[in-house]
Amino acid sequence: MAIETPEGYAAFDEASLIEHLAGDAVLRGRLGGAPASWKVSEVGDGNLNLVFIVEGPSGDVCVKQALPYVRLVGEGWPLPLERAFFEYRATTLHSEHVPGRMPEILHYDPRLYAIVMERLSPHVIMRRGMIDGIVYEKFADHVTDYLAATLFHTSDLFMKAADKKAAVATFCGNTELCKITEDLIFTDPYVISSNNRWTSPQLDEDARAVREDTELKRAVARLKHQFLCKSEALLHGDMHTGSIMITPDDTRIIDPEFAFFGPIAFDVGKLIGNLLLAFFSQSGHEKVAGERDDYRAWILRTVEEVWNGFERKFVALWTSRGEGDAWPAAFFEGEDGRRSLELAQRAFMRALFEDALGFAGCSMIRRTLGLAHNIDMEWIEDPDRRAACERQNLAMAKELIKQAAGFADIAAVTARARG
Ligand code: SR1
Ligand code: MG
Repeated sequence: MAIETPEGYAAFDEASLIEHLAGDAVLRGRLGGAPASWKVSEVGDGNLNLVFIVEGPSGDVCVKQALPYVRLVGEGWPLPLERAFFEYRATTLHSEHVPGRMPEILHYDPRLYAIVMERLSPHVIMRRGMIDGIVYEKFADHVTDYLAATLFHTSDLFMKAADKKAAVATFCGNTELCKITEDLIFTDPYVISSNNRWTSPQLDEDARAVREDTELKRAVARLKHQFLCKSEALLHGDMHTGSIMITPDDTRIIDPEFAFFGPIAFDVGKLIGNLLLAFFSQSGHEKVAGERDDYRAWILRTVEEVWNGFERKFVALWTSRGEGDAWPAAFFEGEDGRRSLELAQRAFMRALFEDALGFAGCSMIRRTLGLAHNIDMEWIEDPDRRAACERQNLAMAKELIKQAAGFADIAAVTARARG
């Protein structure tokens, strides 16, 4: 049975998309020329939506439209169109705090659940660049600007309680997208589920060991609880290397359709987990053993810079702009107060670090044993080679989740990855 959609909604085809864009004077002017001359290509390779690039004689745009189902699976898995609204709102709010790190939104259509935004070019999806072995020296600085600014300014460290509660209420409706995360990241890989898949038979025993690891499941359940109840800041919600478009000089964060108020450590941890997974995939992309040693070193340096940069920038914002209702300024006046605040910040960041490692581990496991995998591993053709990389990834992930408290700092994490 076809999925019912609200009146006025229809998935774009080439003709209806051109008609839609031509109806907006600003977009028409940006593209230029006669609409009939515009070139439309559907380029969506994500799991959920339609994505079009439209090129005219004067310029181009990118159009992202929600489908009423999960594209990866088909109509058997319906999904609310409203995720387009949450992406639009999150992009707008986050961009206020960190201008220029997300695509510029040119138009949002609430009936068609479509976002028209600037086309990012010559940017590529970071995950693809990393498979090709491209170094992005500015990435860590750019992404930590984004993480620190968005997570700080949408938290109670900066916001007044009433404003924060109103913002939480807006994003509370994104339940179905949160449920995807709750199931695919925090539940399915640890039970028998028809959603799961892995490199089989090579990883059959590894998958069974994960399902039977009670200590691991207890730690994952604690993290899932945090994800469910800790409305700490407005998260991107799907902060991985597939949600980043990049060149050596520019970094843009895209696709915040999973946005909601959740634990700060989730965004930071998910990114670190995806970088570590990319690290473990590198030997699978080598034609000659060792040829990617320098690249591996860059990835681990980036992991360190992501954590250290985020921590430094987040704490600096807290110290200079801690105007929210949490941690009342009156408690932290004078020299004693300053020292007291430093102690509080150290404890807060240590807890955040350990949770981030746990969330990193969960992301690494779900991409190996759950429904949606990463091309970092998927594009390693030889299944034995792929399984060897995935097994290393799983081993580290389990340690990050179960023994987060044992890692003294991020250098200890990268040392463990190096082996
Ligand atoms: C069914 S959606 C699968 C995954 O794609 C997105 O990138 C999210 O990570 C989600 O969990
Ligand atoms: Mg996405």
